[in-house]
Amino acid sequence: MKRKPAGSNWGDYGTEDRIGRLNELTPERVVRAAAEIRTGQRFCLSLPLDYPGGNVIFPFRYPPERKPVDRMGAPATDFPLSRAREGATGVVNDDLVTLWTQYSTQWDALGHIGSAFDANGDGEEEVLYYNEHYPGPDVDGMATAGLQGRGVMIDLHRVYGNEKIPVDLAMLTNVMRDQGVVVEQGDILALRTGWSELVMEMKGEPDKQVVHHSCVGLDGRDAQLLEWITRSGVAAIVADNVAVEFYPPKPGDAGQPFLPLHELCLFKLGINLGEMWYLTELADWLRDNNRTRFFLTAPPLRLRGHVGSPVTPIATV
Ligand code: UVW
Repeated sequence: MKRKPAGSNWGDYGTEDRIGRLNELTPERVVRAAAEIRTGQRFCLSLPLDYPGGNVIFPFRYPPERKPVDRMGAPATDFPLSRAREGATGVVNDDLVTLWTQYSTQWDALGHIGSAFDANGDGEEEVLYYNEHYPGPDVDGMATAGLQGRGVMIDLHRVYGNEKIPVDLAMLTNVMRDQGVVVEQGDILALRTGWSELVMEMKGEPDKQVVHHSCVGLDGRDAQLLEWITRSGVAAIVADNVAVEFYPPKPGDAGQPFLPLHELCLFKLGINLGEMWYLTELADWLRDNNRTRFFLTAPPLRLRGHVGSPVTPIATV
């Protein structure tokens, strides 16, 4: 690569690297993360994957569609195994699913967002993804990396309730100071905004007004916040809102990215984003126990070629 985007870390983990900041989840840091396991209690950090429900969040994403597979010309629902061997007992169910990979609790792979950039210096911009890849890195690298590490919770909901406002660096660092949160290199940042909690309460029938007009997101137009993300060394960022960053994003000037925090994280720095996670009970438990850190296990599905994946993360405390 002759040129790299301003503010990017392309090449820092090697010219072929496809996992970006997940390289920071070193064995030593996983051991450090395991020190957060003190009671053995676990929290499921996923919504049911058919939530939010309907398609009022993004009109191009739908809940999973399930149906039974066809077995010997019949749907495999209570399918009698006597049809496989005469006289045999028992029945079997077997199903298939059409998944919109980013409909519910999910990881964004690095290949989710790219941009046009002239990396080879020939005077022409080409569409590229993290570390000059084309197509962009899929979730396979995340899956094989063994995604475990130390999560650090920042409870923005506790401060801002369900108000929909962009959170800039000053607001974020104030909350961190007040909640005693310290973020170190290789940590996985978890942001509770309260949005998924609203989704859970709506039980699969989301109110369009509420889901589009509630809860905070990071202000991707705050240059200082973006610099802090770069400096912090975080391995990944997850949130219980739609896009981690404030969405729809505040308008930018022509020539600026539509989703500035996505561009910084996915395209420039190789930081995966987790969206629509469910953090409520974990955040409450951490608050009640005067803690901010936890052990996190969150591999995506090993769906080769896919730029997003559902995930059922587990926090252990
Ligand atoms: C948005 O589209 C806002 O987010 P994502 O595609 O990462 O879900």
